[in-house]
Amino acid sequence: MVDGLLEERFKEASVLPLWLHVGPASAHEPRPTEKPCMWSWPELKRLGNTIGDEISGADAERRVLVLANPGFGGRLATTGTLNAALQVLNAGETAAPHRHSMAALRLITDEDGGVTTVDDVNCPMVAGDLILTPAWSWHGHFNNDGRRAMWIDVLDVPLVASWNAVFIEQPSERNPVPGAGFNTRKLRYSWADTQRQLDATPANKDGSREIRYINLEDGGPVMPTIDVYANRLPADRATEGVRSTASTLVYVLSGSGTSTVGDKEFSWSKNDVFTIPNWTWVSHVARDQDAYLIKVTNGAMLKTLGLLRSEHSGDAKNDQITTIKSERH
Ligand code: 1HN
Repeated sequence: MVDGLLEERFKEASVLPLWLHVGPASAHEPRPTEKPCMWSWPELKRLGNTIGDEISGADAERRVLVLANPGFGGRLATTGTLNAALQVLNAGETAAPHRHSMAALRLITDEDGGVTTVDDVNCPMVAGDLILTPAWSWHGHFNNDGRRAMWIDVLDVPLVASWNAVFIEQPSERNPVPGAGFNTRKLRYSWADTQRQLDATPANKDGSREIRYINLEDGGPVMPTIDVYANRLPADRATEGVRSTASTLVYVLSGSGTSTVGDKEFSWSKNDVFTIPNWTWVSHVARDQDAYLIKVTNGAMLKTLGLLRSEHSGDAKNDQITTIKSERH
């Protein structure tokens, strides 16, 4: 107990008695604060067509709808560190280049077409492709393909904003966009190549397959704050339950199925997006045919910080956590 006088002195001195404080720092394990949430493609596509018809290039520098998870009370956040967004670029349009301290990637839907330029390197947007725009690279978009293009952007906006490290710059005479050839790293991962490699990967014991998109220069994640995997799920066979301190955004590349995420069940099909909050059990099952999912996570960053842990349902002998596979080392 702390009597009123002491409480007053603590307050005046801007100190808190830890032994009376109940909060995340005294918890035995994380309690998920994020919420599982899904955005269905038919509705996103309808909204995309509406803004494509009604919002002009003059109204919006980028015609973007952020998938704002209601669990974050109006912030531009889909998970705790990432936001996903639908972007629409009409035939004949251009979105001028800019650069920012946030890293971004694009997942190209089958409403494909157009080109993303990254430091003036042209990256055609073909269905299933992954295109990177690493932090502080100049990026713009143009669409000469004669039809409206829609894709999903993923950025680390919530993370960078929480560190108050947001910088955005437009090109100027002092800082022109460098010519093509300036950026030599791999920026576009075509789905045809990825699928070939994924299909050739041996299956895990639950029948699922996974490959990681890597930065070819150092073998690490594609970007320090954003880590991406492609998964192939076998038809009608549930994946092993898993939970991790990483939070995940899932994009359904093809197929349909169901995922149990904590106490929610999502029925998904092509182009849907849903979230798996941190430290929340998840299992997926594809229906009728194999499905391909892209997972975007903050796992690599947590690993770097020594904070990545995961637990598999097969590990637990009872309700208590009996084994935790620590991925610190
Ligand atoms: C952004 O700069 C782009 O450059 C797309 O295409 C989506 C979402 C939030 C903040 C900045 C882009 C974005 C974004």
